[in-house]
Amino acid sequence: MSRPLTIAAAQMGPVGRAETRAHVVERLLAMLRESAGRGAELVVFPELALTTFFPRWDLPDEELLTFFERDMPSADTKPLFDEAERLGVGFHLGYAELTPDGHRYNTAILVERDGHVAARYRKVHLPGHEEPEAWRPFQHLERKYFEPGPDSFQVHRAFGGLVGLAICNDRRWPETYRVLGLQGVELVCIGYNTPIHYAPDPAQDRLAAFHNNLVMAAGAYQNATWVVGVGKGGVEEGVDALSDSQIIAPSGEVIARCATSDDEVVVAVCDLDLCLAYKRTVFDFDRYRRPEMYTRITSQRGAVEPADTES
Ligand code: CDV
Repeated sequence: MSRPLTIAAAQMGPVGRAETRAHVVERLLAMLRESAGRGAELVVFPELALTTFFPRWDLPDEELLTFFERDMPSADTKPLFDEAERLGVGFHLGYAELTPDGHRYNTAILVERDGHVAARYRKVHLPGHEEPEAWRPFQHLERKYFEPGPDSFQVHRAFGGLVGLAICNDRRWPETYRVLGLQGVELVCIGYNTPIHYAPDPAQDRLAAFHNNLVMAAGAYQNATWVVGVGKGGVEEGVDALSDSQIIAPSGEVIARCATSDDEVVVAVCDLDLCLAYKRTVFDFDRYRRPEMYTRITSQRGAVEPADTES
């Protein structure tokens, strides 16, 4: 049996601070059309795809709120929804969400081929810091600007399979994939904005691409799922961001990878039934996992003192 789903990873180059939503949507439309022309049924766009990565600045609330969406679709994003429906293509889109009751989330939606919103996810793991820190060359104020999403990681029936969403820093945490894996996930869509310079420990800079693949490939393999990770790369407002968008099979192998740091589409046929090859063998959770052992260890946390590193 096979359940092929043709997926496009639609990476973006930089988005300028002054770039209008309408212009960004034009860029997304171009990639949507190219993806459809290459047979894609689902197009995955990055985290905060509609704007520049504004958490790099400490902004007054008035300006900050210009980067948030109050409606989805809005007048500016409706053409994307309309064209996707016309082409019979679904998409994944990240954006900053301001809810009617005033909550601010880093959000992603999954839109089905008929135009209905099949899933909405709000980022759980918010990286960075709560207050501006003058010593940094640029800020990472996600913890000031967003609330953590309240809804955890849920799997949704969409695109003929079981789909989960995660956003950027979520991809570094094994719990993200495991919570989805325990619900039988077959495809995880992840958008990211990853500055290559990591100010708290610049020694990690040279490893940005290695770590990006390491966490997503491990998440895919250990949970027998496809993972599509799509970034916003290039030098955006002076900050070099990781591109290296990729489509990863349940084997952990990368089967499609972007080669530039600009707007770029890569397409792959992803057989969702390939997940079963792993879910029924080495990662047959019901047969091989030992949850009772994990609980025991967690409840004993703190029983072992950390090693004395002074001596
Ligand atoms: N947007 C992100 O979540 N970025 C983080 C950076 C700050 C490390 C990431 O995990 O890529």
